[in-house]
Amino acid sequence: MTDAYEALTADLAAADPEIERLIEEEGRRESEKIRLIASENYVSEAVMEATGSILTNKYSEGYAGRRYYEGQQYIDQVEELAIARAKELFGADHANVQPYSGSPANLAVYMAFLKPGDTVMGMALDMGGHLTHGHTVSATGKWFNSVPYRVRKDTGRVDLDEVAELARAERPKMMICGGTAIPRTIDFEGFAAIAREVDAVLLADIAHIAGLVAGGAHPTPVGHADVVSTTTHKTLRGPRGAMVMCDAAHAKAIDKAVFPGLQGGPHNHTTAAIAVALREAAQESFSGYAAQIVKNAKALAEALSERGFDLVSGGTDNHLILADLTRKEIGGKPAAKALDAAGIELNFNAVPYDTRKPFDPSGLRIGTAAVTTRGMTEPDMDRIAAWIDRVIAAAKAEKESELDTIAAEIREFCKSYPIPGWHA
Ligand code: DSN
Repeated sequence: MTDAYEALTADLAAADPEIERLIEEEGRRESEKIRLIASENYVSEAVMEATGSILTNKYSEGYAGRRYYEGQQYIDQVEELAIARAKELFGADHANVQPYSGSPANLAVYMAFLKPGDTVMGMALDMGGHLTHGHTVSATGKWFNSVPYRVRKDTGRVDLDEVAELARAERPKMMICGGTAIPRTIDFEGFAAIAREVDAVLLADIAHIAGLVAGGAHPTPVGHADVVSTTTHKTLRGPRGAMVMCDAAHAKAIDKAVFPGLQGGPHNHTTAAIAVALREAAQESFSGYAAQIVKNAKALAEALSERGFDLVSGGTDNHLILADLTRKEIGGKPAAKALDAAGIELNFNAVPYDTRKPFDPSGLRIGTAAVTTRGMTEPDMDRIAAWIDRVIAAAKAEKESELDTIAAEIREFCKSYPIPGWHA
């Protein structure tokens, strides 16, 4: 155990050994597994230190210079730094760094521009969208009139002609592009042209790809979408939080919607950690990281295809792969559970036009942001694909001992790729 790690956890170990033990176990789990959940990552020690800082003690309703509590001499500076860095990194006129996470960030955008009952057009959840893009179980589907668009069955990709046709027929007040299971480049310019034609606000939800956008590995929505929302903890590699960015014309509406519209005091420790992550993402090395995420995803996609895995849209342009296991004759859920037992963590996921149920769908969602942070490269992706293939075969043959064998191999493999903030 390193001195730094011991120093960080000594008080916790003394005060609450149960929680300390669980954190210790989670650290071990994160270090011993190949983590391929497309929305997860490993943050730096600097981000962790800011997240665990004394800033958690402070209430700061309002915005810098206009707070409802005294004592904001330093908090204002923290938030202003985070805002300035977000604006600089993404080239946005305005940034609000207070949303607690992605769903509240998106709800703030609804609140800023829509009234209950207005029509919103986002990608259907089972096509790769997000709950807050108008899904029926979400407040956004219950309180707004949702007209979801789909991907094409034959290509697995969005067809902007179809989107335009639906938009002309439905005249949404807001359109949303982006989502949680989109393996291909999003045409922000194309979406913006449709939104302009039907006089809709365009929200680009870049939660998954924010790090790729920041690192130049995916085109930016800034300059095309009216509003951009993102979480900060996926490819962007910051703490769990979110931001909304927009042009100057929409700034007031967004700020009012976040506070006092939806939220109370911002989580200042998170704001500080977002600022740290944004500084990290502005370093030249981050562009290399973003490019490597995509290289790894392409290498993994190719290695899986070679082993007979069907990939939605045939491959990937970003950090994410969506595998359809129908031809492998195993459901996504039993496959994900077997993979987890064998040391490969990912999630089961619906594929477009899935014939199975959402809680037992046909697909696996796979992402390369976390393994890339650990320093893994293309040859490692081939090994990972081989392990995935062996696990699926073992799961089908109900060979549990093979899963144990693979888990041991993976534990050994992971030792060469230490994770930040964790002792060896
Ligand atoms: N839970 C996130 C994801 O996994 O993509 C979306 O909110």
